[in-house]
Amino acid sequence: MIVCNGAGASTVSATVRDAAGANVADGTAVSLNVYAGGISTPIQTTTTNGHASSTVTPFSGIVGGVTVIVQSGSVQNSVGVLCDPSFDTDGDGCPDVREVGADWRTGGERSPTDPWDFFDVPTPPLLPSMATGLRTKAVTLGDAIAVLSYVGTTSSNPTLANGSGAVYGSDLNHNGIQDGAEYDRTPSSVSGQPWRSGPPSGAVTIADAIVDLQQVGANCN
Ligand SMILES: [Ca+2]
Ligand SMILES: [Ca+2]
Ligand SMILES: [Ca+2]
Repeated sequence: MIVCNGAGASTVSATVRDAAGANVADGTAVSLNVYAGGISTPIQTTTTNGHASSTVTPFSGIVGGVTVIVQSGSVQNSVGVLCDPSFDTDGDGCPDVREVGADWRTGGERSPTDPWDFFDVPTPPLLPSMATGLRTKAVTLGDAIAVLSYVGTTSSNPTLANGSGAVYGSDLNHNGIQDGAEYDRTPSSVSGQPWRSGPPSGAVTIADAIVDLQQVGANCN
């Protein structure tokens, strides 16, 4: 089992013998067809002492795994490369396997490569007076209240403090993401799915707190 983040790799090996059970001649063509999401990516290789192998690197965000069909001449066999279901490709706190689930309350109906669709924010809110806030992998009322602490901050005025002392451009938790962006989203544009949050808009407003309220109850633990 490997981490399917576009970098995790697995070596697939095949042994090719002829009808009499002997290794086929060196240089016999072997094709490894990697199937993922309906797309086949062929890898061509050849045998040495009856063996052929190649490295398979599943794309980022693949859930479950990929199937590799090994073919040489008219003979074929298959092997599965499993992805670690607990991996969180986009780092939003929801494991990939949860994000592709069917229920938004358990983290589903989301994308394992969209870091903005699970609106879990550091709580207590990141403020100069207290910068210890952490994400809990669950969206609660406390998250929506924390978003309120950032209302009025904007990326165009990243050092301007609001009434709570929050500024958009700080990075008090040192995660490389502007703190304002952590509390900033785009409201849902999908009819019937008010919980759906998009990428930061550049300004934290009441609308962000409302999107977060719509996600209260979503839990990826
Ligand atoms: Ca995730
Ligand atoms: Ca996501
Ligand atoms: Ca930050």
